[in-house]
Amino acid sequence: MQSENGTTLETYLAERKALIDAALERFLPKAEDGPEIIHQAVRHSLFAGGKRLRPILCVAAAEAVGGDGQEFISCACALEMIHTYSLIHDDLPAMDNDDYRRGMPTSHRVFGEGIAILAGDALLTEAFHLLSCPEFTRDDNTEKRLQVINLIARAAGTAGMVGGQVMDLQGEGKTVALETLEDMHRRKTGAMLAVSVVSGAILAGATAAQTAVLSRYGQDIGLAFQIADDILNVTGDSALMGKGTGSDLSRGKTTFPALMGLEVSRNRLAELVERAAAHLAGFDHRAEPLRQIARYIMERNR
Ligand code: GRG
Repeated sequence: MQSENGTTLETYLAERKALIDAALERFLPKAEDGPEIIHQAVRHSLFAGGKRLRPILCVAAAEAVGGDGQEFISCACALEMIHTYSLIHDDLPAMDNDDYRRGMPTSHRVFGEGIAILAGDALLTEAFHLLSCPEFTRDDNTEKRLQVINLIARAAGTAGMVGGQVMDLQGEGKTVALETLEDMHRRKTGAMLAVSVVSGAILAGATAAQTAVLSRYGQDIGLAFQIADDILNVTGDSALMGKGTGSDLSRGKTTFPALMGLEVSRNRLAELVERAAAHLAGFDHRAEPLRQIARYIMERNR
């Protein structure tokens, strides 16, 4: 995979990930800051080797509309913090009861359930602290930043991720219709992926028309991501993914492969990825990373 300026997607992802990791390190309280255990727990999950897809999407969208992605790195980091909170809580005994995440023992296995709940709470709260911090905000950006905070809060809440997680819990042990399954995933996973794209674009000064198109791109890759995740849960290599596979079936969860079969799921995934890339037709070479990320979602193995 090679973009027009010769940068491979792999290099692009590695460079952006390094910038995001360095910024997270700067923004987070140190492990030795008191009370130490909560900061150790936050860092355990945040630095356990995630792909940083949401912050990279935020930076790539800012670049696609002509901005300097690095200028909005605090927003990108806040998105990763919210995502990591959701994974910690999703792994809890009261939810999916998972032992491994990102190749490491889950937070509650290392720190106990109480601290794991609080580590999730801390990440969610710190994310909004970071988003609203005046020292990380350019003065002329306050209005846009408020709009972005509003959209991120909505995507993380009951209209988005939390609502999707509730539908997921309620659907366990039942066969869910395709329409409901898509709605659940658009909320649970898609809303945060879409808002990652939209927030970077808005902060970098996208027009309303550009924001609308990028939002459609984000929604399509969001659903594509989930179909890919369901397929990986059936066919994936647990060593590469850093977590168990086959768990959807054992928990009685309805998945795309269970409803449509593997081949139809793969075709639907390919259609969504093509459509996502087609939304970007009006953008120039600066949107190349976004085009390639759509394809990466289909081809990823972890
Ligand atoms: C607990 C409120 C609450 C919500 C949880 C996102 C979520 C909602 C649960 C995650 C469960 C899950 C495994 C969903 C499948 C798709 C997904 C979000 C996978 C993990 O995201 P990646 O692959 O992970 O981007 P990394 O570790 O690379 O950041």
